Order: sequence, then structure tokens, then C-alpha cells
Amino acid sequence: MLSEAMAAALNKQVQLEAASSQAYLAMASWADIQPGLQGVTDFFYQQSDEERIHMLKLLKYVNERGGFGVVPPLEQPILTFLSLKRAFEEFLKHELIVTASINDLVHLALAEKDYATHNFLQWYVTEQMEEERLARTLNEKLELIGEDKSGLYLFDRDIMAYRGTGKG
Ligand code: OFO
Repeated sequence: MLSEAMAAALNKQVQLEAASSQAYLAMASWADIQPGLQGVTDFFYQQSDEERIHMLKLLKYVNERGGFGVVPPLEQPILTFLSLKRAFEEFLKHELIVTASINDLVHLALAEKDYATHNFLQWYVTEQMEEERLARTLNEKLELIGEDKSGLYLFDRDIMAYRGTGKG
């Protein structure tokens, strides 16, 4: 059985994962109307879907452990970006916030000696390591490319290949 504090903290994470899904959906929709960014568009649509799965997993876990998984309200995310680089900077910024939040949850699970939740959270710890690595890699690529059009063309063409394996 989850403590009240743990259930509340997990529900906060449900909200953050939902916000991630919304944020990446907005990035996908923005990319979709830019010329020639089909790869980036697909990437963010997929990221958005994955974040929804992360949210669901948490929600179900809260219910399984005797809490109540609360469906959060939707806030409108940032809708437009000055450049592709700015969108990917937001992506990294967001992932760093999520990592910090997962770390806080792990800390709470240990403090409460809730080893089941600690075990459950390990999937998120690994996931965040991968997401952060991906976001950093993509930002580094864009830094190198700068305004070079052929570089951006290749970035868009190859973006799925940077994802690597083991995506959740
Ligand atoms: Fe939910 O994995 Fe990133 O944010």
C-alpha cells in the first residue's frame, strides 16, 4: 500500500509526464508546418506518444498499490519556437526537469522504505538516462550544424537513427 505522500508524489509525476506528452505534441505540430521537417515531426509525435505511455504506467501503478491515479488537467504548452535549435533546447530542458523529479521520487521511496516503488521507479531512472543522452546528442548535432541547410537536411533525415535502442 502506498503512503499518502507517495501516492501524491507519484500523481505529481503523472502530471509531469502528461505535460511532457503535451509539450512534445506541440513541438510535433509546430515542426509539421515548417518546410522540410518531416523527420523531426515524426520524432516529436513519437516522443509525445511515449510520454503518454509513461504517464499511464504510473497511473496504473498508483491504482495497483491502493492509491488513486489522478488524471491531471491539461495545460497549454509552448506552441511555437524561434528555430529548430530552440525547440530542441526546450526538449533538453524539459527532460532535465523530469530527471530531477524522478530522482526526488526515488529519494522519497528510499526514505519511506517503499522498496516496491523504488523498484518500479528504476525503469524511469534508466529511461531518463536515455532520454537525456538523446536530447544532448541532438542539441550537440544542431550546434555543429548551425545554419547550414544541407546539415539540417541530413539531421531531419537521420533523426530517428539517433534514438538508438532500448526506447521506452
Ligand atoms: Fe517520460 O520520459 Fe522523458 O520525459
